[in-house]
Amino acid sequence: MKTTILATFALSTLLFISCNSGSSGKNNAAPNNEMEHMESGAAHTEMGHMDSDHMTSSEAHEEHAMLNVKGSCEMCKDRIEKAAKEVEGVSFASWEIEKEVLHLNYDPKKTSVDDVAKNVAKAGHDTDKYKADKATYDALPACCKYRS
Ligand SMILES: [Cu+2]
Repeated sequence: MKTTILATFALSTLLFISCNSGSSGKNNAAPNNEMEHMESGAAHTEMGHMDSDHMTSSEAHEEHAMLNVKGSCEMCKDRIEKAAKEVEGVSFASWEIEKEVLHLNYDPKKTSVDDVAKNVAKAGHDTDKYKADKATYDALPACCKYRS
């Protein structure tokens, strides 16, 4: 009987000591001043990282994407950007004439790069996945003909 009590006491003492010396499970519940004592600098920065990651994803709600879009002049640029911005969920569209790349900011909950590419193709400009149909392409002004 006595030994059992002793053993229990010894066990709980051990547990107590290990808790105080910073076993990871107790970190969250530990008061602030105790946390500073422990070698929890790492735990602190880790928590900071988690916080900032969380903030970025909940703040932005937006994704950036680049899409290859064929075109040849400033009129194409206007047409492409207009077609991209027509898509609901697109907040930013800018086409680079030299690289023939469309930069997009969009809300992934509302739309996708695929949707944007479809609409851009519908306006007469080829993308990697969707091509403008011939009638639409033929109707483009002469300066906009990008197919050789
Ligand atoms: Cu053009």
